[in-house]
Amino acid sequence: MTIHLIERAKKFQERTAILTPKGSFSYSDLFQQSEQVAKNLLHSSSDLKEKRVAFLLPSDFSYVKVQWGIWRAGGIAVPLCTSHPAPELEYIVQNSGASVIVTNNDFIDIIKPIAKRTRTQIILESAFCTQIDSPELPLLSSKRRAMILYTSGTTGRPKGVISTHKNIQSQIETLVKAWKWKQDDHILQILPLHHVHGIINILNCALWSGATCEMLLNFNSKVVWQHFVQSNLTLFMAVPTIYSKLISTWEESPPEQQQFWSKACSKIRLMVSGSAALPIQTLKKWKRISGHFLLERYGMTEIGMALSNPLEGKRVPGYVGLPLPGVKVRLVNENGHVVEPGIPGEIQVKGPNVFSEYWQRPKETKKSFQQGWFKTGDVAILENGIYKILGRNSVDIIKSGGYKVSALEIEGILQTHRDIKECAVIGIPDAEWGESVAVALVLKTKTVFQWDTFRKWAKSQLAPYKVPVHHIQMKILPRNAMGKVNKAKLANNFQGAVK
Ligand code: MLC
Ligand code: AMP
Repeated sequence: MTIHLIERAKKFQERTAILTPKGSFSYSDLFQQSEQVAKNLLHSSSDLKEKRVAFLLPSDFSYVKVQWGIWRAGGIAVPLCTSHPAPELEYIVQNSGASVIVTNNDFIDIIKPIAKRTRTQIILESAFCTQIDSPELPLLSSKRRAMILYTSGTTGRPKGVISTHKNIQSQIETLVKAWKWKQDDHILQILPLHHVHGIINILNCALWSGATCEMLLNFNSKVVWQHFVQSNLTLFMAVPTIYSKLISTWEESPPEQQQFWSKACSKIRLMVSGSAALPIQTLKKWKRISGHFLLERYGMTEIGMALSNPLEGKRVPGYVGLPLPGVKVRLVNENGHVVEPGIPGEIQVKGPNVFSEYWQRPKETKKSFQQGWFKTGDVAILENGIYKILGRNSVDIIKSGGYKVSALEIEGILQTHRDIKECAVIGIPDAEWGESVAVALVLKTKTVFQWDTFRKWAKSQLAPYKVPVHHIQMKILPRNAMGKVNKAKLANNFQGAVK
């Protein structure tokens, strides 16, 4: 079998697939150049046979052609995040067992020592320009594992979520159908490309549809507003924090600018919010500014998207709608029984969209399923026939800016600092970020402690979005009778905390 997503590119030919500040690339360009990437990766073998290929590239055409090239060569794509410090990148390279890292000259200094320590080969993306005629590309089963995305969980370091080509295809197809993607669509991509929101919902849904994906290197509020004006966008998708930042920029601008920007939103047919709860205030403000009633949907790395408000029909603020086509959803209580409407329960999901396994973690994979249903850890309620997300069943998972972070992982790293005796990390509510990462620190005696210096050190170890922004110092951490930190109680100590 061939990869359906990629085969479809043949019919879109000279249509623009990728638009970047550096230039525009057609579907033919993407098809041919990803073939060259695949042939260079294969070298003299006939199939990468699920070899892991990590790649650290900017959000532009190079990223897309390498992702497709890895898939076409039969490899597993492991996207790395451009904002991660070396230890985070090294963990993923090591954990995935990648044999190759594809990168460019901008990232070579950070990658070189990692490649040396992990004995991984580096290939510069520019090397893929070499024209190679053979070998033939392998035929792949849809069950072939295609991608590993790293996600934080309730147990220490991030887990690799494996999706097969079939999973990816069904995650795409359900959204294309539900939101009526078509060739004439044009979307702006400003999200990080190591998570499903950017990779599936934006980039590959566009490519499946023959639409145009306009890629910017990162999010900048003013630049996005300018693109609403100057690009022919029909779709925009982002996390609530981005809408919140766009609102702030609009509010800080002079009235003529505001009018101009607001008017530009009218040509967009759909604006979507997801990856974290959309505050009703943000939804209302955005409606006033842009005229768009945001379509909120719910998803997760392991399942792609599961629930969505309708494209046409009533969208209810604070609710995430109904299961997407082909996705089964149920709510289950602590005893594992399906609950009646009106009773909260854990969201469980089944369908071809659901991932195949956590990379090399069979026990955790098994534990995360109940009779074939994936246990999301999110709690919801079915009210008036639609779903509402109520929260999560673990205090150790924090969502900040749409990024999922693990309190335990952060604690594990912070505790390695010489000044820290012990610490506890929690998420505290934040109007713009959803939640902010906060830490209670117990210092070793006689320590002269500087928060800024400590934060700088933390940034050298952890992704920027995992570094705590609030802190308090305590003599001891509040613990329960079992000796576990009482995080609910701890949250009270953060009222008026220092940023
Ligand atoms: C973080 N920061 C804060 C803060 N929280 N500052 C003040 N108050 C807070 N509460 C600061 C940090 O200190 C740090 O600053 C910086 O933000 C690091 O976070 P960042 O996220 O890298 O920030 P930024 O570059 O400003 O980008 C904001 C953003 C970004 C919203 C554009 O967070 C983003 O792209 N989020 C999307 C994530 C995403 O795609 N998730 C989808 C996952 S898939 P400094 O300057 O000190 O470094 C999924 C499934 C689904 O969830 O359903 O889609
Ligand atoms: P991730 O593991 O990074 O893919 O994040 C998935 C998590 O994001 C889910 O388990 C939810 O907790 C959260 N999430 C995604 N969409 C929504 C939404 N619309 N409302 C509330 N939480 C959401």
